Amino acid sequence: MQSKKVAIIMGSDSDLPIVKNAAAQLKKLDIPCEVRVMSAHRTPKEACAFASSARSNGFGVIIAAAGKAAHLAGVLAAHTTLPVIGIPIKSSTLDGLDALLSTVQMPKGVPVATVAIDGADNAAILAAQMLALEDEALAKKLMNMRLAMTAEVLEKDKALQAQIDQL
Ligand code: RP5
Repeated sequence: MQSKKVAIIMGSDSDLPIVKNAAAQLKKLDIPCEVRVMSAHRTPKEACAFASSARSNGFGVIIAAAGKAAHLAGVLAAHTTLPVIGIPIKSSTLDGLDALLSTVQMPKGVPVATVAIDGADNAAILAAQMLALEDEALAKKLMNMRLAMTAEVLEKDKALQAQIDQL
């Protein structure tokens, strides 16, 4: 079964160095995605129109990345009942704390699932886990990814023990 698409929306092209990691993760999992620049403040009409038609356009999850007074994820969430994942971007003198609070502190009724500051990889993995609720093949890929990560950490632990033994 073909996965639904993931939309990755960023507030500015200056967010791309972080946000491209989300696109790369989705690509690894063969999940189709559309990556766009849209701003809650600079292109509010386009952002609202995109979110309003996202479900009928075949999207299953929206990832929204923005920095500073980061209203993008919340505004998109206000215009769709698709799950919205927010990535607060560290793009200001406040080190991303401003974006974190703007993204995570949503009022009751309009949730945004917020990942860590600059947490693009986890945003993509969480989006994949949402799609995997109805996609067994994708769930298997995610499990394999998790097993590979575990094996990598066990290897690192083994290497560390060898180094400690040499002390
Ligand atoms: C936010 O303002 C963007 O998401 C970006 O993180 C920040 C700065 O944008 P630019 O001034 O670099 O376009 O809306």
